[in-house]
Amino acid sequence: MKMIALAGNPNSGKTTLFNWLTGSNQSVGNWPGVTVEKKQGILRNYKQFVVQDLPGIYSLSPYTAEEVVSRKYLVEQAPDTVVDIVDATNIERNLYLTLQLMETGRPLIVALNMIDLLKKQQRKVNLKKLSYLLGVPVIGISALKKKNLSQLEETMIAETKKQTSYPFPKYDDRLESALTMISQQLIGIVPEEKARWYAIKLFERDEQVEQELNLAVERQSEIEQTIVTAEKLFQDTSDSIVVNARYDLISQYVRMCVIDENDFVTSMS
Ligand code: GDP
Ligand code: K
Ligand code: MG
Repeated sequence: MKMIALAGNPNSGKTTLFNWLTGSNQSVGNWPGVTVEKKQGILRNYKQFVVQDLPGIYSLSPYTAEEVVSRKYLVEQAPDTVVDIVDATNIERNLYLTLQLMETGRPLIVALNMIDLLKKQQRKVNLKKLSYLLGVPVIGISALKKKNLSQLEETMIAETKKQTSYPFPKYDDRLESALTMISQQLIGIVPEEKARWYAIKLFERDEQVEQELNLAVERQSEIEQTIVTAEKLFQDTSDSIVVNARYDLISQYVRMCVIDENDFVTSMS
């Protein structure tokens, strides 16, 4: 069996897509230890693929039960492919999760949903450019209007078979060098493809990951020194350095691939 996970912000259309993909082949329960709904199904058209509808989240930080469930699943169960349902009418906010999903190192597909609403917003998104910038496939869909869903499904199957690995989002050079130094401390401790995820989480001083890795004291203090040096350089706290780095990258991407026709009209007058 191959595992495909659907991730995205609340109300991005995950369940609507999940229902189309799985039809009545669904089972509903709870994630262990929490009252967060767990929905699994089998692809109607490809029975050897299991689809997991993850809880709606804005971030992979460890603050809500939904975030904890989702990140545990993504990192520990390592699904073959992650499909990120992005609400095209709220692209800036949604891409914040997209970058974090890429950081987990799992093969990702972006399903840009609600494209039926873009026209009303007088906005256009250049899907090819967005795909090029992110380095992952981007498929424009409308889960509600059932537009391009077969194309998305075919991409899901092809990508799951192919198991391509994609580049991680690349942030500010000074942040990158800190992350490289932390990754070097993790050689032999975490698998190579997860080093990026753990390096970022340690940089953010994520307590769950600190506990999970339980590193030797000397190693911890080497890492702490790297973090403190970066904080002095940026004059900011480490978690907010990462937040800002993600938003900087997103605003570059949005500038390059979203056209707001309202802006255009204004600038012509
Ligand atoms: P979830 O919270 O991510 O599971 O999102 P849902 O699937 O429950 O969808 C949230 C709302 O968005 C529902 O009212 C859906 O009918 C609506 N919706 C989902 N996909 C689309 C779409 O492509 N276009 C439009 N216009 N609405 C959509
Ligand atoms: K909902
Ligand atoms: Mg839902």
